[in-house]
Amino acid sequence: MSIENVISSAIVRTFSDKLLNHLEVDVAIVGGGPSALVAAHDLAKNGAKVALFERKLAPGGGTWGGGMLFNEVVVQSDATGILDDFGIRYEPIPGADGYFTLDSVEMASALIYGAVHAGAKIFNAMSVEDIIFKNEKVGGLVINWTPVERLGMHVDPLTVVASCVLDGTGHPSEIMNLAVNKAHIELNTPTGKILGEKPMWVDSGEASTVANTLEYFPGLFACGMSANNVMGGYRMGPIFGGMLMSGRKVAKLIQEKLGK
Ligand code: 48F
Repeated sequence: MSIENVISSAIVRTFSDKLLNHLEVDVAIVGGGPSALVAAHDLAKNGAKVALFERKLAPGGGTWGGGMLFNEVVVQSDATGILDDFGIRYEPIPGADGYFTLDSVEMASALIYGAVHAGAKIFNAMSVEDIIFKNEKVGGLVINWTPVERLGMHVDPLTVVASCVLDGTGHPSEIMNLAVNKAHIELNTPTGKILGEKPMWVDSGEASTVANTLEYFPGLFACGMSANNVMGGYRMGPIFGGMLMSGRKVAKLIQEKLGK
């Protein structure tokens, strides 16, 4: 076989095996932001079969750009244990006890590496365009290539069956929106609908991100900014402790659900 064909056939074969092996999973995660990456890491490390679908070429979500493209972020002491788990370094902020800065590129890359090394499979450049909803149950995801979505090509999607679905899509809560508007699911919120994110209030947003990380319908969970948008929490900008702790919390909730 020519080297050209060795390369091409190896890539096609290994990618096909990877996708085939993840067409049925314990947990299908939508979005590869910081909260979802921590969840993917924790779940996979505890033995769950996890597939994460990220629309962009690079997972990491809002991590890379730091604050207004200054590529540093802030994390508070409650979440430094999670940074330690991923080998992410941080520096104390002089005069602000319990707050640290860290390099956002180091954080994004370490979270991705950690999730993959724990055993989660990441499928990048794939967008989740719908959910499977059968017999009043959320049964998985409907996926397509992002370029197909972006170019508006009329191409039918494929599906991934999952015991649990996690919406980690950040501010737009894309999966929860599909659940409410297409499946007419009543969410576990005061109105049954999405309450909508409120403006900036850093400490309230940090606390509510974790509190709002919940199972919103049997088998359907939200973490990070998606959870905050669903439950009407405040935004918080480039402080990431709440995101990391939200990922850890949702992994525990899903593990309990799966009985793992
Ligand atoms: O928004 P995002 O970073 O998720 P997060 O974990 O973190 C929020 C923070 O980055 C920041 C913040 C912190 O203070 O406020 O905003 O809540 O990442 C969400 C990821 O989901 C992807 C999107 O490209 C991004 O990388 N995504 C969104 N919708 C889809 C999707 C979809 N339908 N299919 C696949 N990926």
